[in-house]
Amino acid sequence: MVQFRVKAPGMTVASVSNAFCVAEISLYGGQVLSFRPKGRTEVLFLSVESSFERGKAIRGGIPVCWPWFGPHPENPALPQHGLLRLTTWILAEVRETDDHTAITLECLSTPETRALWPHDFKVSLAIIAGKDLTLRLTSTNTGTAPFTVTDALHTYLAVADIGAVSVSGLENVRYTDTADRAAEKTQSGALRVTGETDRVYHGEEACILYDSAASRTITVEKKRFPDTIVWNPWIERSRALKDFGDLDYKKMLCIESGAAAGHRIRLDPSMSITQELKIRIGC
Ligand code: TA6
Repeated sequence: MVQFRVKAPGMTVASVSNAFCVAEISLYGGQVLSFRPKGRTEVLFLSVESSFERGKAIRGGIPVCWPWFGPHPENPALPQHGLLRLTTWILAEVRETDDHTAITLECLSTPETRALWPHDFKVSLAIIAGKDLTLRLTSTNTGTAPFTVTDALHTYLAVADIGAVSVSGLENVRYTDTADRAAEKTQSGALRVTGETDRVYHGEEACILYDSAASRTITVEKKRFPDTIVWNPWIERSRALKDFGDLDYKKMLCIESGAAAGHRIRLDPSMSITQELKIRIGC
């Protein structure tokens, strides 16, 4: 079943309920806010301090960073993480099957987006919610000139206690340590978070988050996302974020699927790319 309600002025949210899960998706931002498999606890972190105001990003769930990840490479006045998480998407399709609910949202270039990023595009996001959660992000160049993008599905995973979390799958992978002067490093052993963590791992590997305080694993698999970005703001940055509780860093870890600066995607006119994220829960 899919129901629509207004969560805040100009903010429609789709609530999905089927035999396998419940989920919530905001048309503003094209953002999955919640995913809870039947009989399990919430998989995604959503800040209770998040604003639901147009022009501001929703803090949590799975923000869509497009057509750039991070700060704009030339113009710092442009929004961090691109335009689409600040845009209301169009509902293109709702399809319910025996084992999932699929909702497809679309975002097309407009005079407003062209004023900030001078290209024509169509981006669609297929969200398939069942016992797993799959997102398929399709980017199409609908214009007459090539363009390049960086992007990410900026997934906020909910954890019971960050101090009892480890992430496998990144062993021996090279990463750029954004929190340490962008130094180039190599992951040794499983990743554990003991301070501000902001790393771009250069690889397609799947990751498994072990949330031992909740006795569960969350597996993040991806296709055509050449980077994995891991972020926890820790104490000082949590205090500095207005839409994030001072202690929220204990309850979340971002494992983001992206194509960051080192892996820009070029799309010639009429070209498309489909990138995929799958989140699976284990015990
Ligand atoms: O997770 C990567 C990152 O770029 C971090 O550096 C941090 O800025 C985070 O995204 C959140 O960004 P936001 O613009 O949503 O506050």
